[in-house]
Amino acid sequence: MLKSKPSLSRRKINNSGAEQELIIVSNRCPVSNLRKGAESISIGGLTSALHQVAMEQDATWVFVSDNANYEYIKSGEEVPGINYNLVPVKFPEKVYKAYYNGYSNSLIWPLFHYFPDKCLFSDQDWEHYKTVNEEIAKNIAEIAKAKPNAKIWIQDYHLLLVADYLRKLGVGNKIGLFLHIPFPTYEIFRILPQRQELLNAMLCYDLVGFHTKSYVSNFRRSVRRLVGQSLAPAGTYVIENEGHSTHIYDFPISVDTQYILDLNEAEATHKLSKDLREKIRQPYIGLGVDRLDYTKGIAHRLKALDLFFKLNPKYRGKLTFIQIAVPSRSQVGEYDKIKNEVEEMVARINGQYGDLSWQPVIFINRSVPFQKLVSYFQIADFALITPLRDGMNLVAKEFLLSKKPEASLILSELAGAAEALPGLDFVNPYNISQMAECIKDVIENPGKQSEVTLSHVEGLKNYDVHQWARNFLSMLSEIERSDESTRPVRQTI
Ligand code: ADQ
Repeated sequence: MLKSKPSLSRRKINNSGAEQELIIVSNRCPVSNLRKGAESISIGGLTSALHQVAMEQDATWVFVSDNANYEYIKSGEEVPGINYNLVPVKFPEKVYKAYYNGYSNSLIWPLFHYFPDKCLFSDQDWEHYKTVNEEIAKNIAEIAKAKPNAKIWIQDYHLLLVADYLRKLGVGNKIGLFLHIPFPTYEIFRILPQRQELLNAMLCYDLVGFHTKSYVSNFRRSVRRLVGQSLAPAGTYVIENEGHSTHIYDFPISVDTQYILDLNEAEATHKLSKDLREKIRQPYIGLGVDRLDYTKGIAHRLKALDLFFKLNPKYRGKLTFIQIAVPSRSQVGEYDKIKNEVEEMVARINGQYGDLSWQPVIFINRSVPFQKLVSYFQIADFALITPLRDGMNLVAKEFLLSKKPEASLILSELAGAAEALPGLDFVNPYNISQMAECIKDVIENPGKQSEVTLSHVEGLKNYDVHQWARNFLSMLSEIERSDESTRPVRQTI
Protein backbone atom coordinates (compact mmCIF):
# COMPACT_ATOMS: atom_id res chain seq x y z
CA MET A 1 0.00 0.00 0.00
CA LEU A 2 1.24 3.52 -0.71
CA LYS A 3 1.24 5.64 2.40
CA SER A 4 1.83 8.97 0.75
CA LYS A 5 1.24 10.28 -2.74
CA PRO A 6 4.24 9.18 -4.80
CA SER A 7 5.94 11.63 -7.12
CA LEU A 8 4.51 11.36 -10.60
CA SER A 9 7.76 11.24 -12.49
CA ARG A 10 8.12 10.40 -16.16
CA ARG A 11 8.31 6.67 -15.72
CA LYS A 12 7.67 4.05 -18.35
CA ILE A 13 4.79 1.73 -17.65
CA ASN A 14 6.96 -1.28 -17.79
CA ASN A 15 10.32 -0.49 -16.27
CA SER A 16 11.65 -3.97 -16.84
CA GLY A 17 10.93 -3.80 -20.55
CA ALA A 18 8.71 -6.84 -20.19
CA GLU A 19 5.19 -6.64 -21.55
CA GLN A 20 2.63 -6.19 -18.86
CA GLU A 21 -0.88 -7.53 -18.91
CA LEU A 22 -3.72 -5.06 -18.99
CA ILE A 23 -7.47 -5.26 -19.27
CA ILE A 24 -9.09 -1.96 -20.27
CA VAL A 25 -12.84 -1.70 -19.82
CA SER A 26 -15.05 1.03 -21.23
CA ASN A 27 -18.54 1.72 -22.39
CA ARG A 28 -17.40 2.51 -25.92
CA CYS A 29 -15.59 0.42 -28.49
CA PRO A 30 -12.18 2.04 -29.02
CA VAL A 31 -12.44 1.70 -32.79
CA SER A 32 -15.14 2.74 -35.17
CA ASN A 33 -15.76 2.36 -38.92
CA LEU A 34 -15.01 -1.34 -38.83
CA ARG A 35 -16.10 -2.71 -42.17
CA LYS A 36 -15.10 -5.79 -44.01
CA GLY A 37 -12.19 -4.91 -46.25
CA ALA A 38 -11.85 -1.40 -44.82
CA GLU A 39 -8.29 -0.21 -44.62
CA SER A 40 -8.56 2.19 -41.79
CA ILE A 41 -10.22 2.51 -38.47
CA SER A 42 -10.84 5.64 -36.51
CA ILE A 43 -9.87 6.10 -32.94
CA GLY A 44 -11.19 9.14 -31.17
CA GLY A 45 -9.57 11.61 -28.73
CA LEU A 46 -9.23 10.00 -25.34
CA THR A 47 -9.45 6.46 -26.63
CA SER A 48 -6.42 7.12 -28.78
CA ALA A 49 -4.30 7.50 -25.62
CA LEU A 50 -5.69 4.31 -24.14
CA HIS A 51 -5.34 2.63 -27.52
CA GLN A 52 -1.64 3.43 -27.51
CA VAL A 53 -1.28 2.05 -23.98
CA ALA A 54 -3.09 -1.10 -25.09
CA MET A 55 -0.81 -1.44 -28.14
CA GLU A 56 2.29 -1.34 -25.92
CA GLN A 57 1.10 -4.09 -23.61
CA ASP A 58 -0.40 -7.52 -23.66
CA ALA A 59 -3.88 -6.03 -23.57
CA THR A 60 -7.52 -6.92 -23.85
CA TRP A 61 -10.21 -4.28 -24.24
CA VAL A 62 -13.68 -5.16 -22.98
CA PHE A 63 -16.56 -2.87 -23.90
CA VAL A 64 -20.32 -2.60 -23.94
CA SER A 65 -21.25 -3.18 -27.54
CA ASP A 66 -23.76 -0.86 -29.15
CA ASN A 67 -23.93 -3.47 -31.93
CA ALA A 68 -22.09 -1.39 -34.52
CA ASN A 69 -18.91 -3.47 -34.58
CA TYR A 70 -20.16 -6.59 -32.85
CA GLU A 71 -20.53 -8.93 -35.83
CA TYR A 72 -17.22 -7.84 -37.34
CA ILE A 73 -15.26 -8.46 -34.15
CA LYS A 74 -17.04 -11.71 -33.35
CA SER A 75 -16.31 -12.99 -36.85
CA GLY A 76 -12.67 -13.18 -35.78
CA GLU A 77 -11.62 -11.03 -38.72
CA GLU A 78 -8.40 -9.18 -38.00
CA VAL A 79 -8.89 -5.56 -37.06
CA PRO A 80 -6.35 -3.48 -38.98
CA GLY A 81 -3.98 -1.49 -36.80
CA ILE A 82 -4.89 -3.30 -33.58
CA ASN A 83 -2.70 -5.81 -31.81
CA TYR A 84 -4.83 -6.32 -28.71
CA ASN A 85 -7.97 -8.34 -28.13
CA LEU A 86 -11.35 -6.68 -28.45
CA VAL A 87 -14.14 -8.22 -26.38
CA PRO A 88 -17.58 -6.76 -27.10
CA VAL A 89 -20.35 -7.60 -24.66
CA LYS A 90 -23.80 -7.33 -26.15
CA PHE A 91 -27.13 -6.70 -24.40
CA PRO A 92 -30.78 -6.73 -25.45
CA GLU A 93 -31.77 -3.26 -26.64
CA LYS A 94 -34.08 -2.66 -23.69
CA VAL A 95 -31.31 -3.38 -21.21
CA TYR A 96 -28.76 -1.30 -23.10
CA LYS A 97 -31.08 1.70 -23.34
CA ALA A 98 -31.97 1.62 -19.66
CA TYR A 99 -28.30 1.33 -18.71
CA TYR A 100 -26.94 3.90 -21.20
CA ASN A 101 -29.69 6.44 -21.95
CA GLY A 102 -31.30 5.82 -18.58
CA TYR A 103 -29.20 5.34 -15.47
CA SER A 104 -25.88 6.53 -16.95
CA ASN A 105 -27.00 9.54 -18.95
CA SER A 106 -30.31 10.54 -17.40
CA LEU A 107 -29.24 10.18 -13.79
CA ILE A 108 -25.52 9.95 -13.05
CA TRP A 109 -24.50 12.40 -15.81
CA PRO A 110 -26.92 15.22 -14.91
CA LEU A 111 -26.55 14.72 -11.16
CA PHE A 112 -22.76 14.68 -11.14
CA HIS A 113 -22.85 17.87 -13.26
CA TYR A 114 -25.14 19.57 -10.71
CA PHE A 115 -28.43 19.32 -12.65
CA PRO A 116 -30.76 17.47 -10.26
CA ASP A 117 -33.78 18.89 -12.11
CA LYS A 118 -32.77 16.98 -15.24
CA CYS A 119 -32.47 13.64 -13.42
CA LEU A 120 -34.80 10.76 -14.18
CA PHE A 121 -35.13 8.44 -11.22
CA SER A 122 -36.10 4.94 -12.30
CA ASP A 123 -35.74 1.71 -10.34
CA GLN A 124 -35.85 -0.19 -13.60
CA ASP A 125 -32.92 1.76 -15.03
CA TRP A 126 -30.96 0.95 -11.88
CA GLU A 127 -31.72 -2.76 -12.25
CA HIS A 128 -30.43 -2.72 -15.84
CA TYR A 129 -27.37 -0.66 -14.89
CA LYS A 130 -26.56 -3.41 -12.38
CA THR A 131 -27.18 -6.12 -14.98
CA VAL A 132 -24.75 -4.55 -17.44
CA ASN A 133 -22.08 -3.98 -14.78
CA GLU A 134 -22.43 -7.56 -13.53
CA GLU A 135 -22.26 -9.05 -17.01
CA ILE A 136 -19.21 -6.98 -17.88
CA ALA A 137 -17.60 -8.19 -14.63
CA LYS A 138 -18.32 -11.82 -15.58
CA ASN A 139 -16.59 -11.33 -18.92
CA ILE A 140 -13.59 -9.72 -17.26
CA ALA A 141 -13.44 -12.50 -14.65
CA GLU A 142 -13.18 -15.10 -17.44
CA ILE A 143 -10.24 -13.23 -18.96
CA ALA A 144 -8.61 -12.56 -15.58
CA LYS A 145 -8.64 -16.29 -14.73
CA ALA A 146 -5.82 -16.79 -17.20
CA LYS A 147 -4.18 -13.48 -16.33
CA PRO A 148 -4.01 -13.18 -12.54
CA ASN A 149 -1.36 -10.48 -12.81
CA ALA A 150 -3.18 -8.32 -15.32
CA LYS A 151 -4.19 -4.88 -14.12
CA ILE A 152 -7.81 -4.03 -14.77
CA TRP A 153 -8.59 -0.42 -15.67
CA ILE A 154 -12.25 0.61 -15.73
CA GLN A 155 -13.25 3.86 -17.45
CA ASP A 156 -15.93 6.19 -16.22
CA TYR A 157 -19.37 6.46 -14.71
CA HIS A 158 -21.09 3.79 -16.77
CA LEU A 159 -19.26 1.02 -14.98
CA LEU A 160 -18.88 2.12 -11.36
CA LEU A 161 -20.04 -1.20 -9.89
CA VAL A 162 -17.72 -3.51 -11.79
CA ALA A 163 -15.07 -3.92 -9.08
CA ASP A 164 -17.65 -5.00 -6.52
CA TYR A 165 -18.92 -7.74 -8.82
CA LEU A 166 -15.36 -8.76 -9.68
CA ARG A 167 -14.47 -9.17 -6.01
CA LYS A 168 -17.60 -11.24 -5.47
CA LEU A 169 -16.51 -13.42 -8.37
CA GLY A 170 -13.21 -13.98 -6.57
CA VAL A 171 -11.07 -11.84 -8.87
CA GLY A 172 -7.94 -10.76 -6.98
CA ASN A 173 -6.32 -8.61 -9.70
CA LYS A 174 -5.56 -4.97 -9.09
CA ILE A 175 -8.47 -2.86 -10.27
CA GLY A 176 -8.44 0.86 -11.03
CA LEU A 177 -11.21 3.27 -11.98
CA PHE A 178 -10.88 6.65 -13.63
CA LEU A 179 -13.88 8.96 -13.39
CA HIS A 180 -13.97 11.34 -16.37
CA ILE A 181 -16.77 13.49 -14.97
CA PRO A 182 -16.82 15.56 -11.77
CA PHE A 183 -17.43 13.91 -8.44
CA PRO A 184 -19.97 16.32 -6.93
CA THR A 185 -20.26 17.70 -3.42
CA TYR A 186 -21.91 15.55 -0.77
CA GLU A 187 -25.12 17.65 -0.84
CA ILE A 188 -25.54 16.76 -4.52
CA PHE A 189 -24.31 13.18 -4.29
CA ARG A 190 -26.69 12.39 -1.44
CA ILE A 191 -29.64 13.03 -3.80
CA LEU A 192 -28.82 9.76 -5.58
CA PRO A 193 -31.16 7.04 -4.30
CA GLN A 194 -28.42 4.42 -4.74
CA ARG A 195 -25.69 6.59 -3.18
CA GLN A 196 -24.76 3.96 -0.61
CA GLU A 197 -24.47 1.12 -3.11
CA LEU A 198 -22.46 3.23 -5.53
CA LEU A 199 -20.04 4.47 -2.92
CA ASN A 200 -19.51 1.03 -1.39
CA ALA A 201 -18.83 -0.33 -4.87
CA MET A 202 -16.30 2.43 -5.56
CA LEU A 203 -14.49 1.40 -2.39
CA CYS A 204 -13.89 -2.02 -3.95
CA TYR A 205 -11.33 -0.51 -6.34
CA ASP A 206 -7.66 -0.40 -5.42
CA LEU A 207 -7.23 2.98 -7.08
CA VAL A 208 -9.82 5.60 -8.00
CA GLY A 209 -8.61 8.53 -10.11
CA PHE A 210 -10.31 11.90 -10.48
CA HIS A 211 -9.40 14.94 -12.57
CA THR A 212 -8.97 17.41 -9.70
CA LYS A 213 -8.20 17.70 -6.02
CA SER A 214 -11.69 19.13 -5.45
CA TYR A 215 -13.30 15.95 -6.74
CA VAL A 216 -11.01 13.87 -4.51
CA SER A 217 -12.06 15.92 -1.54
CA ASN A 218 -15.77 15.72 -2.47
CA PHE A 219 -15.40 11.94 -2.65
CA ARG A 220 -13.72 11.83 0.77
CA ARG A 221 -16.52 13.82 2.31
CA SER A 222 -19.19 11.53 0.86
CA VAL A 223 -17.28 8.53 2.23
CA ARG A 224 -17.16 10.17 5.67
CA ARG A 225 -20.87 10.95 5.66
CA LEU A 226 -22.15 7.73 4.12
CA VAL A 227 -19.67 5.00 4.99
CA GLY A 228 -17.75 5.94 8.11
CA GLN A 229 -16.90 9.24 9.79
CA SER A 230 -13.32 8.23 10.61
CA LEU A 231 -12.50 6.61 7.25
CA ALA A 232 -11.34 9.53 5.17
CA PRO A 233 -10.08 12.56 7.09
CA ALA A 234 -9.09 15.57 4.99
CA GLY A 235 -5.78 15.03 3.27
CA THR A 236 -5.87 11.22 3.27
CA TYR A 237 -5.21 9.41 0.04
CA VAL A 238 -5.98 5.93 1.32
CA ILE A 239 -9.37 4.81 2.58
CA GLU A 240 -9.34 1.60 4.60
CA ASN A 241 -12.69 -0.06 4.74
CA GLU A 242 -13.48 -3.62 5.84
CA GLY A 243 -9.88 -4.72 5.37
CA HIS A 244 -9.57 -3.25 1.88
CA SER A 245 -7.62 -0.13 0.92
CA THR A 246 -8.74 2.24 -1.81
CA HIS A 247 -6.26 4.85 -2.98
CA ILE A 248 -7.79 8.09 -4.27
CA TYR A 249 -5.76 10.61 -6.25
CA ASP A 250 -6.12 13.37 -8.76
CA PHE A 251 -4.83 12.60 -12.26
CA PRO A 252 -5.80 15.61 -14.39
CA ILE A 253 -6.25 14.30 -17.90
CA SER A 254 -4.26 15.92 -20.69
CA VAL A 255 -4.19 15.84 -24.49
CA ASP A 256 -1.99 14.29 -27.16
CA THR A 257 0.31 17.32 -27.16
CA GLN A 258 2.82 16.32 -29.84
CA TYR A 259 0.09 15.19 -32.21
CA ILE A 260 -1.65 18.56 -31.87
CA LEU A 261 1.59 20.54 -32.17
CA ASP A 262 2.47 18.60 -35.33
CA LEU A 263 -0.96 19.28 -36.81
CA ASN A 264 -0.59 22.90 -35.85
CA GLU A 265 2.65 23.12 -37.83
CA ALA A 266 1.42 21.13 -40.81
CA GLU A 267 1.21 22.84 -44.18
CA ALA A 268 -2.18 21.22 -44.85
CA THR A 269 -3.62 22.71 -41.65
CA HIS A 270 -2.39 26.17 -42.58
CA LYS A 271 -4.00 25.79 -45.97
CA LEU A 272 -7.29 24.86 -44.30
CA SER A 273 -7.15 27.82 -41.95
CA LYS A 274 -6.22 30.21 -44.74
CA ASP A 275 -9.24 29.02 -46.73
CA LEU A 276 -11.47 29.41 -43.69
CA ARG A 277 -10.16 32.88 -42.89
CA GLU A 278 -10.78 34.04 -46.43
CA LYS A 279 -14.42 32.99 -46.18
CA ILE A 280 -15.04 35.20 -43.16
CA ARG A 281 -14.80 38.86 -43.94
CA GLN A 282 -15.18 40.21 -40.41
CA PRO A 283 -11.99 41.26 -38.56
CA TYR A 284 -12.76 39.27 -35.39
CA ILE A 285 -13.60 35.60 -34.94
CA GLY A 286 -14.85 33.96 -31.76
CA LEU A 287 -15.13 30.20 -31.38
CA GLY A 288 -16.97 27.59 -29.33
CA VAL A 289 -16.31 23.84 -29.74
CA ASP A 290 -18.28 21.32 -27.73
CA ARG A 291 -20.33 18.20 -27.73
CA LEU A 292 -23.93 19.40 -27.97
CA ASP A 293 -24.66 18.89 -24.29
CA TYR A 294 -26.57 21.05 -21.81
CA THR A 295 -23.58 20.93 -19.44
CA LYS A 296 -21.42 22.81 -21.95
CA GLY A 297 -23.22 26.13 -21.43
CA ILE A 298 -23.78 26.88 -25.12
CA ALA A 299 -27.10 28.66 -24.55
CA HIS A 300 -25.63 30.85 -21.78
CA ARG A 301 -22.69 31.69 -24.03
CA LEU A 302 -25.07 32.76 -26.80
CA LYS A 303 -26.92 34.99 -24.33
CA ALA A 304 -23.59 36.63 -23.52
CA LEU A 305 -22.94 37.23 -27.22
CA ASP A 306 -26.40 38.68 -27.63
CA LEU A 307 -25.72 41.07 -24.74
CA PHE A 308 -22.28 41.90 -26.15
CA PHE A 309 -23.79 42.95 -29.49
CA LYS A 310 -26.51 44.88 -27.70
CA LEU A 311 -24.06 46.83 -25.52
CA ASN A 312 -21.37 47.25 -28.17
CA PRO A 313 -22.99 48.27 -31.46
CA LYS A 314 -19.58 49.17 -32.89
CA TYR A 315 -18.77 45.44 -33.07
CA ARG A 316 -21.85 44.61 -35.12
CA GLY A 317 -20.63 43.52 -38.52
CA LYS A 318 -17.12 43.11 -37.09
CA LEU A 319 -17.27 39.86 -35.11
CA THR A 320 -18.39 36.42 -36.26
CA PHE A 321 -18.86 33.73 -33.66
CA ILE A 322 -18.52 30.13 -34.87
CA GLN A 323 -20.14 27.51 -32.67
CA ILE A 324 -19.16 23.95 -33.58
CA ALA A 325 -21.22 21.38 -31.72
CA VAL A 326 -20.99 17.68 -32.40
CA PRO A 327 -24.37 15.92 -31.95
CA SER A 328 -24.44 13.68 -28.94
CA ARG A 329 -26.77 11.26 -27.09
CA SER A 330 -29.66 12.15 -29.35
CA GLN A 331 -31.85 9.44 -27.80
CA VAL A 332 -31.91 11.25 -24.47
CA GLY A 333 -34.73 13.80 -24.35
CA GLU A 334 -32.72 16.60 -22.76
CA TYR A 335 -30.34 16.58 -25.74
CA ASP A 336 -33.12 17.22 -28.21
CA LYS A 337 -34.24 20.14 -26.08
CA ILE A 338 -30.80 21.75 -26.02
CA LYS A 339 -30.46 21.34 -29.79
CA ASN A 340 -33.75 23.18 -30.33
CA GLU A 341 -32.85 25.84 -27.80
CA VAL A 342 -29.47 26.54 -29.41
CA GLU A 343 -30.92 26.61 -32.92
CA GLU A 344 -33.61 29.08 -31.85
CA MET A 345 -31.10 31.34 -30.14
CA VAL A 346 -28.75 31.35 -33.13
CA ALA A 347 -31.67 32.24 -35.41
CA ARG A 348 -32.80 35.00 -33.04
CA ILE A 349 -29.35 36.62 -32.79
CA ASN A 350 -28.78 36.36 -36.53
CA GLY A 351 -32.25 37.76 -37.20
CA GLN A 352 -31.79 40.62 -34.77
CA TYR A 353 -28.29 41.82 -35.69
CA GLY A 354 -27.29 40.20 -38.97
CA ASP A 355 -27.79 41.41 -42.49
CA LEU A 356 -27.03 40.30 -46.03
CA SER A 357 -23.29 40.70 -45.55
CA TRP A 358 -22.92 39.44 -41.98
CA GLN A 359 -24.10 36.45 -39.97
CA PRO A 360 -23.20 37.05 -36.29
CA VAL A 361 -23.30 33.35 -35.35
CA ILE A 362 -22.39 30.41 -37.56
CA PHE A 363 -23.67 27.15 -36.08
CA ILE A 364 -22.00 23.95 -37.29
CA ASN A 365 -23.89 21.01 -35.84
CA ARG A 366 -21.70 18.09 -36.81
CA SER A 367 -18.46 16.35 -36.06
CA VAL A 368 -15.46 18.03 -37.67
CA PRO A 369 -12.26 16.11 -38.47
CA PHE A 370 -9.61 16.97 -35.92
CA GLN A 371 -7.26 18.67 -38.38
CA LYS A 372 -10.07 20.96 -39.48
CA LEU A 373 -10.85 21.67 -35.83
CA VAL A 374 -7.24 22.76 -35.34
CA SER A 375 -7.59 25.09 -38.32
CA TYR A 376 -10.60 26.69 -36.61
CA PHE A 377 -8.49 27.07 -33.45
CA GLN A 378 -5.85 28.83 -35.54
CA ILE A 379 -8.15 31.49 -36.94
CA ALA A 380 -9.97 32.39 -33.72
CA ASP A 381 -9.24 35.62 -31.86
CA PHE A 382 -10.81 34.10 -28.79
CA ALA A 383 -12.51 30.90 -27.69
CA LEU A 384 -15.43 30.80 -25.28
CA ILE A 385 -15.13 27.55 -23.38
CA THR A 386 -17.74 28.07 -20.78
CA PRO A 387 -19.28 24.82 -19.53
CA LEU A 388 -21.72 25.07 -16.65
CA ARG A 389 -19.79 22.13 -15.23
CA ASP A 390 -17.14 19.89 -16.79
CA GLY A 391 -14.92 17.12 -15.44
CA MET A 392 -11.90 18.62 -17.20
CA ASN A 393 -12.57 19.92 -20.78
CA LEU A 394 -10.02 18.86 -23.35
CA VAL A 395 -10.97 21.53 -25.89
CA ALA A 396 -9.44 24.19 -23.61
CA LYS A 397 -6.07 22.44 -23.74
CA GLU A 398 -6.33 21.73 -27.47
CA PHE A 399 -7.05 25.40 -28.14
CA LEU A 400 -4.05 26.59 -26.10
CA LEU A 401 -1.77 24.39 -28.20
CA SER A 402 -2.95 25.67 -31.56
CA LYS A 403 -4.26 29.21 -31.15
CA LYS A 404 -2.44 32.20 -32.57
CA PRO A 405 -0.25 33.97 -29.98
CA GLU A 406 -2.51 37.01 -29.58
CA ALA A 407 -5.72 34.96 -29.15
CA SER A 408 -7.32 34.46 -25.73
CA LEU A 409 -9.16 31.67 -23.98
CA ILE A 410 -12.18 32.63 -21.92
CA LEU A 411 -12.64 29.68 -19.60
CA SER A 412 -15.40 28.72 -17.20
CA GLU A 413 -14.31 28.61 -13.59
CA LEU A 414 -16.63 25.60 -13.21
CA ALA A 415 -14.60 23.36 -15.53
CA GLY A 416 -11.96 21.07 -14.08
CA ALA A 417 -9.58 22.68 -16.59
CA ALA A 418 -9.74 25.89 -14.54
CA GLU A 419 -7.84 24.13 -11.73
CA ALA A 420 -5.21 22.96 -14.20
CA LEU A 421 -4.78 26.18 -16.22
CA PRO A 422 -4.30 29.17 -13.92
CA GLY A 423 -3.83 32.70 -15.24
CA LEU A 424 -6.39 32.71 -18.09
CA ASP A 425 -9.56 34.83 -18.31
CA PHE A 426 -12.03 33.05 -16.06
CA VAL A 427 -15.76 33.63 -16.04
CA ASN A 428 -18.75 32.34 -14.15
CA PRO A 429 -20.79 30.88 -17.04
CA TYR A 430 -24.04 31.85 -15.30
CA ASN A 431 -22.90 35.49 -15.16
CA ILE A 432 -23.97 36.70 -18.59
CA SER A 433 -22.86 40.31 -18.19
CA GLN A 434 -19.41 39.23 -16.95
CA MET A 435 -19.02 37.03 -20.04
CA ALA A 436 -20.13 39.88 -22.35
CA GLU A 437 -17.59 42.20 -20.72
CA CYS A 438 -14.88 39.59 -20.99
CA ILE A 439 -15.49 39.21 -24.75
CA LYS A 440 -14.97 42.95 -25.15
CA ASP A 441 -11.86 42.87 -22.98
CA VAL A 442 -10.11 40.08 -24.90
CA ILE A 443 -10.92 41.63 -28.28
CA GLU A 444 -9.54 44.97 -27.16
CA ASN A 445 -6.46 43.50 -25.52
CA PRO A 446 -4.98 41.02 -27.97
CA GLY A 447 -1.97 39.17 -26.65
CA LYS A 448 -2.92 39.61 -22.98
CA GLN A 449 -2.53 35.84 -22.47
CA SER A 450 0.60 35.32 -24.56
CA GLU A 451 2.94 34.77 -21.62
CA VAL A 452 0.65 32.48 -19.68
CA THR A 453 -0.06 30.52 -22.87
CA LEU A 454 3.64 29.81 -23.34
CA SER A 455 3.88 28.40 -19.85
CA HIS A 456 0.78 26.22 -20.37
CA VAL A 457 2.15 24.91 -23.66
CA GLU A 458 5.36 23.93 -21.85
CA GLY A 459 3.25 22.28 -19.16
CA LEU A 460 1.29 20.32 -21.76
CA LYS A 461 4.53 19.19 -23.40
CA ASN A 462 5.72 17.76 -20.10
CA TYR A 463 2.41 16.25 -19.15
CA ASP A 464 0.42 14.85 -22.06
CA VAL A 465 -2.33 12.24 -22.17
CA HIS A 466 0.22 9.44 -22.50
CA GLN A 467 1.88 10.60 -19.31
CA TRP A 468 -1.53 10.72 -17.67
CA ALA A 469 -2.12 7.07 -18.55
CA ARG A 470 1.39 6.08 -17.46
CA ASN A 471 0.93 7.83 -14.13
CA PHE A 472 -2.33 6.05 -13.43
CA LEU A 473 -1.02 2.64 -14.38
CA SER A 474 2.29 2.97 -12.57
CA MET A 475 0.49 4.00 -9.43
CA LEU A 476 -1.82 1.02 -9.79
CA SER A 477 1.27 -1.18 -10.16
CA GLU A 478 2.89 0.24 -7.05
CA ILE A 479 -0.09 -0.34 -4.82
CA GLU A 480 0.19 -3.51 -2.79
CA ARG A 481 -3.18 -5.07 -2.33
CA SER A 482 -3.93 -5.44 1.35
CA ASP A 483 -6.41 -8.25 0.77
CA GLU A 484 -4.71 -10.47 -1.79
CA SER A 485 -7.08 -13.30 -1.06
CA THR A 486 -9.94 -11.13 -2.42
CA ARG A 487 -12.50 -9.50 -0.26
CA PRO A 488 -15.11 -11.30 1.75
CA VAL A 489 -18.44 -11.21 -0.01
CA ARG A 490 -20.43 -8.26 1.24
CA GLN A 491 -23.98 -7.52 0.20
CA THR A 492 -23.72 -4.06 -1.30
CA ILE A 493 -25.69 -4.39 -4.47
P1 ADQ B 1 -16.45 15.43 -23.16
O1 ADQ B 1 -17.64 15.84 -22.37
O2 ADQ B 1 -16.72 14.81 -24.46
O3 ADQ B 1 -15.48 14.48 -22.31
P2 ADQ B 1 -14.13 17.25 -23.73
O4 ADQ B 1 -13.16 17.00 -22.66
O5 ADQ B 1 -14.19 18.68 -24.14
O6 ADQ B 1 -15.60 16.82 -23.36
O7 ADQ B 1 -13.73 16.37 -24.98
C1 ADQ B 1 -14.40 16.51 -26.20
C2 ADQ B 1 -13.50 16.02 -27.34
O8 ADQ B 1 -14.27 15.97 -28.52
C3 ADQ B 1 -12.34 16.95 -27.60
O9 ADQ B 1 -11.18 16.20 -27.87
C4 ADQ B 1 -12.78 17.76 -28.84
O10 ADQ B 1 -11.73 18.14 -29.70
C5 ADQ B 1 -13.70 16.79 -29.52
N1 ADQ B 1 -14.77 17.55 -30.20
C6 ADQ B 1 -15.62 18.43 -29.66
N2 ADQ B 1 -16.45 18.93 -30.60
C7 ADQ B 1 -16.12 18.34 -31.75
C8 ADQ B 1 -16.61 18.44 -33.10
N3 ADQ B 1 -17.63 19.22 -33.45
N4 ADQ B 1 -16.03 17.65 -34.01
C9 ADQ B 1 -15.02 16.84 -33.69
N5 ADQ B 1 -14.51 16.71 -32.46
C10 ADQ B 1 -15.06 17.45 -31.49
C11 ADQ B 1 -15.54 13.85 -21.02
C12 ADQ B 1 -15.76 14.79 -19.84
C13 ADQ B 1 -14.72 15.91 -19.86
C14 ADQ B 1 -13.32 15.30 -19.86
C15 ADQ B 1 -13.18 14.23 -20.94
C16 ADQ B 1 -11.88 13.45 -20.79
O11 ADQ B 1 -17.07 15.33 -19.86
O12 ADQ B 1 -14.87 16.77 -18.75
O13 ADQ B 1 -12.38 16.33 -20.11
O14 ADQ B 1 -14.23 13.27 -20.86
O15 ADQ B 1 -11.75 12.91 -19.52
